[in-house]
Amino acid sequence: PDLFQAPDYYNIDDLLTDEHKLVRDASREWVKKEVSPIIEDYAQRAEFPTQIIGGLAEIGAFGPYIPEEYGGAGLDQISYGLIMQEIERGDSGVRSTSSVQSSLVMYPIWKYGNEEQRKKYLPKLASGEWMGSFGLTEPNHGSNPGGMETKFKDMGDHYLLNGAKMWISNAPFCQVAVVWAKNEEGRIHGLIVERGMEGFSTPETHNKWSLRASSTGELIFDNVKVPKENLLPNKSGLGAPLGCLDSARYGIAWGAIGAAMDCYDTALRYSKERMQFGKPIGQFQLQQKKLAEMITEITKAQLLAWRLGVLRNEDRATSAQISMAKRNNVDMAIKIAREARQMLGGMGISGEYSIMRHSMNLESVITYEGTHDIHLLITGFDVTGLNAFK
Ligand code: TGC
Ligand code: FAD
Repeated sequence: PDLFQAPDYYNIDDLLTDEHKLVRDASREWVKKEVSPIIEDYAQRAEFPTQIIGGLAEIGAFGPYIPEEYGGAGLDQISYGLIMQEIERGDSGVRSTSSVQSSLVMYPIWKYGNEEQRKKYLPKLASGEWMGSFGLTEPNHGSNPGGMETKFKDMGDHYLLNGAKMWISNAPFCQVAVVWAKNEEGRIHGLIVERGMEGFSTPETHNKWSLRASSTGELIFDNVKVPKENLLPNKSGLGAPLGCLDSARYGIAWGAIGAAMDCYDTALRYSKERMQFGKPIGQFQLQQKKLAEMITEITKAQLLAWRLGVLRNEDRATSAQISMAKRNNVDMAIKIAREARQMLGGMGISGEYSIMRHSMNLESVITYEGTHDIHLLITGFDVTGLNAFK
């Protein structure tokens, strides 16, 4: 009964099935019990709480839509989105861990791997026994991953991998990394690199002011011998990693709503309790304007995410539609976090409340998985047919 009541101004719950609501409420309950009480402390210490890995697996956050025969939860895209929403209500960094594991590691193995690879990796990734990372971004190539320099050479009985990836979520503790690299002809392929392979190291990136409860690092390949059976055989070219990003970006479109809801809810409660000039601050028009605009934007974002989920369930969502939702919803959340922080006055900067942490986290979310501006250019390209990237 004391479960958090999410804003649902347009009765969007009516659009959800009983299964969607069950999945969402189970995730919500778990986040409330296992994430919210500890996450501020871990963020302050810049540490990922590894003890929550088992719980994330139990709520289906590792491979929500991967078929059950491979250990996934076998759920639809709306359930996947709702799980991301609830986790990000807790913390964007925790949602990152789940996004990477599901959409950037399990998804390519499921879609582009062969049956042996699926059987070897997916169940262990679904249970959290193994954690994965996704190496696309490089020191010299972020928005333009097609320019990547990491490369591999066919040595007859194995591949030799050289190069470096940076800004990689989960890198410092991953057992497996899905790494994108060019072959001798310059064609991009996915390789599964495992911890323990000689020449493979994962130094941690420190000094982050954002996503502090998520572990970020580099992937360094110094003449790593990768067995030939570790190449993902069923798709190559830049479209392969970009296909994984479609799935993760969709999850972020939902996740950002969770962070926004938490900020809105905190500000709403505070505005009814905090007295100034003899009145609750929520009685002042300027504060009501902020709250009214927040709930309006949250409601629009919910409808965008829900409709996109329906299109994805029907396998009809385009990459450009996903870009629009990722861009809009993250921008919505970062603006709400900023307004909500002001509504709490000085208390807004304190770790007593979650708002400042969400606000700082969202600075990464608006940059990773394609920056705010890159997604705008994807929409611009889609509606004009004219490519403004290059
Ligand atoms: P372009 O020539 O347009 O496309 C190359 C090939 O890819 C195809 N394609 C897609 N396929 C599937 N899904 C998509 N979203 C696709 N977008 C394009 C395209 O059809 C083409 O196929 P083909 O067969 O003709 O070769 O590529 P471009 O080099 O011009 O780049 C386009 C651009 C800029 C949109 C793209 O590179 C891009 O999205 N850049 C942003 C990079 C990015 O998002 N990086 C994310 C790294 S991972 C990450 O941030 C994880 S954070 C995780 C967490 O912690 O949550
Ligand atoms: P750049 O590409 O150098 O962009 C700098 C600025 O230039 C941006 O504002 C951008 O929008 C703008 N810009 C670039 N090109 C254009 C253009 N054509 N037109 C107009 N403006 C342009 N990557 C992974 O592969 N795996 C991960 O797990 C991962 N996790 C991450 C975790 C965190 C915490 C962070 C911060 C990043 C992570 N990333 C990861 C990397 C992320 O995807 C990149 O940071 C992002 O794609 C942007 O690349 P960049 O940082 O090199 O910026």
